[in-house]
Amino acid sequence: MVKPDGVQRALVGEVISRFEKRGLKLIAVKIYRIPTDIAERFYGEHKGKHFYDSLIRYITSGPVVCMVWEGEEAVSVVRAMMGKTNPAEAAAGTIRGDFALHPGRNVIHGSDSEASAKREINLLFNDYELIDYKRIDAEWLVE
Ligand code: IDP
Ligand code: MG
Repeated sequence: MVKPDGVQRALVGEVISRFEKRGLKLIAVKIYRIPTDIAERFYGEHKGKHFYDSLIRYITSGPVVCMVWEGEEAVSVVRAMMGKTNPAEAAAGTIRGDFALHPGRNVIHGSDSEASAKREINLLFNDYELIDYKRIDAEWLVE
């Protein structure tokens, strides 16, 4: 998910382009203004932490772009391409390492496991919004 700062800073195309070129397949995408109740469920694991209230304000402060990317080891591949939560510590070449400075404005969210991906996709998408198709370059991406 490109967070509100990423949308306002016109980084949506850059983020999509990186995942696309890596070989991941985009199977769902939408711009969405997350309602507070969905944001609270989305970030439920962080309730009670010192940054929770500001995190909910941040993620509901403007539209986000939600995406579902499919591919080999998609969760760990995307997490590696995102970089560390604190962009000041994120490696150059990662999205956070190239485009962000502060954890409260770190441009992108990515699921941290298959189980959380399923949960988050269910919160943000209807089943009919996930599109099954084959990329024309599929056989050039996977042996
Ligand atoms: P992740 O996004 O890399 O999975 P999490 O630990 O799940 O990181 O935290 C969720 C989000 O909460 C982060 O992406 C960041 O926006 C925010 N966050 C986490 N830790 C801090 C902090 O120490 N200060 C401010 N915001 C934070
Ligand atoms: Mg997380």
